[in-house]
Amino acid sequence: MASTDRKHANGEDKLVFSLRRERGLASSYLYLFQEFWCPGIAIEGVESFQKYFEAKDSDVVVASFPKTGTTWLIALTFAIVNRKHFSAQNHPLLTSNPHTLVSCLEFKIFCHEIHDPVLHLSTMLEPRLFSTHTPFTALPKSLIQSNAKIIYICRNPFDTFVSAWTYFNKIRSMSLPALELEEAFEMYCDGIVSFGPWWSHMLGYWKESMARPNKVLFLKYEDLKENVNFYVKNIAEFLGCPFTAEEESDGEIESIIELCSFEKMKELEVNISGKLDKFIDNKLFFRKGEIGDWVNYFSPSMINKLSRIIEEKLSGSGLSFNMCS
Ligand code: PAP
Repeated sequence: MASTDRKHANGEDKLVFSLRRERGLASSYLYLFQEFWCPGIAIEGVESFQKYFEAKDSDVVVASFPKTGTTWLIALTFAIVNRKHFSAQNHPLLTSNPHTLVSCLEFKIFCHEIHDPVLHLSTMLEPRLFSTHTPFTALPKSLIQSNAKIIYICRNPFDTFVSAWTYFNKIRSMSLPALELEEAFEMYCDGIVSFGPWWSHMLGYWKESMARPNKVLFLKYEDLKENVNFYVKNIAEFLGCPFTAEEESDGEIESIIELCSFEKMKELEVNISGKLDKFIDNKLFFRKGEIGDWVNYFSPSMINKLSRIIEEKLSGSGLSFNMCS
């Protein structure tokens, strides 16, 4: 607690005196914390995650920049890992939002306002599944040094921006005025968005996936959309639980894909009327689920500006995106 010299107030109003702050997309302010823009409400959670998380070699962490396909990937990973325990007819994903089944490390497990992380972690069945938006460079050493697996998903920055702007304006409507598209776009282009800059976030995991392909599996939303069957097998192999020939011929892969599909999940009662932690409407996690919706929002000058930033930030990395379906 002492490390950031902060005063603890409530949630979004938490003051972090020693850190530079800027207006946020989702919250009043974002704080420049350990070289990334962190929502005030998550700072304590990130610090506790770094300090207290003891990774097990069997752990699986789904990492992502916000609004890049987290919900889909945690649903798929949960269904793949637990496929021996549940049938398609009686599956927890039919009655629970994926974020309830796979908790976020900094926002939930290590958020002391919600519950006691130590108690929660000690009662979890293995393999333990978690999600995180924390940048790779800020992950706890225990996670980096263990044999725990990390699956990262990213998405083309055009669609990520539109998804974030629409989502965060819904969250803001509970307590803050909406942000105009142009204003939000400037913040996004400056990298001042939760857990941003987005280019550093994706490059951190990208580089680690190159250096340690058995540790970090790097996925793209667009690739999953194009060939989810291939990536469901890919994830299972990466996690050391490949599908058997019998499972394949029984249609196990297709049934997981169907269970986790946007169309199926969006229509579930829990995702129509349920809330995450009594706070966020589950339906906000399911908007359009498409590649290329950005064309309905971007002006020519926005296209030019974001294209230039992508070119400048990602050039030489080997990372590129499919922007349209
Ligand atoms: P989070 O960071 O708040 O968890 P995240 O799940 O990463 O959000 O991103 C939400 C996006 O994934 C939404 O995209 P959109 O705004 O462009 O529509 C959401 O619709 C999409 N999404 C959610 N579930 C699925 C799914 N099962 N298949 C495909 N896309 C999905």
